[in-house]
Amino acid sequence: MRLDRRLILALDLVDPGAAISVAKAVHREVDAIKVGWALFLSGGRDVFRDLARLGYLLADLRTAEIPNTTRLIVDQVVKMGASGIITQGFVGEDSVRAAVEAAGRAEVFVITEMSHPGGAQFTAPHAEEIARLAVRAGAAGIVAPATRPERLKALREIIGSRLILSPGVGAQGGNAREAIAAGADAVIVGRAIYEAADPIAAAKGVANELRSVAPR
Ligand code: NUP
Repeated sequence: MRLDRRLILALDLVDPGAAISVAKAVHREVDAIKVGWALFLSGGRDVFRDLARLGYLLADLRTAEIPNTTRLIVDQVVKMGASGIITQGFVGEDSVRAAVEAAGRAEVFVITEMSHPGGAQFTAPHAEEIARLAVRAGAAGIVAPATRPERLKALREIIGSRLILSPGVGAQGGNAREAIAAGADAVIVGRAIYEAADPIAAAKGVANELRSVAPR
């Protein structure tokens, strides 16, 4: 993933027409567009294929599955044009390895610790182990919480030069600058951009905010 702006749009709109029009307006202001289950269930493969034509499509179609089912799902996701895939780490090394193998040239990002308050309950106590697992399995990077920037520092020490993508900015209370300063390579931002009166201005605003933060 090429990170010029250090910003990924989470496009969680469920109206496929609205999703495509926000994506067309904003895609030049972000490094990737992340899509998930809600939009897939409303718009199906066609909307994902259309979005993949705009640039780097990061598919967040996480399942917590056994290796064989993971492989079958990741195959389908790659066929829709995803350049990157997010997968759960707590399912264990065999399932994460299956995702990396099935992804082929697509990059795999492993969720270590989730950004919502419940993420502190079960994922946080195991995040370091999951980060080590992600490295062993050959993942391109991890997903870790902008809502707990101090955790990004700890996880960075484990993953070395692999990427940290960090959700939880804006609607979940995290701050983009703090997340990048703590070691994230990019922030993932959804509602603060697509629910803004002017999504282009909102995306530019976050990217501008990050411009003065030194890259790691
Ligand atoms: O730990 C995670 N937290 C999180 O918010 C892992 C995720 N993949 N996400 C996703 O990031 C979430 O599903 C949503 O698509 C996006 C954050 O959106 P928002 O809170 O900025 O609207």
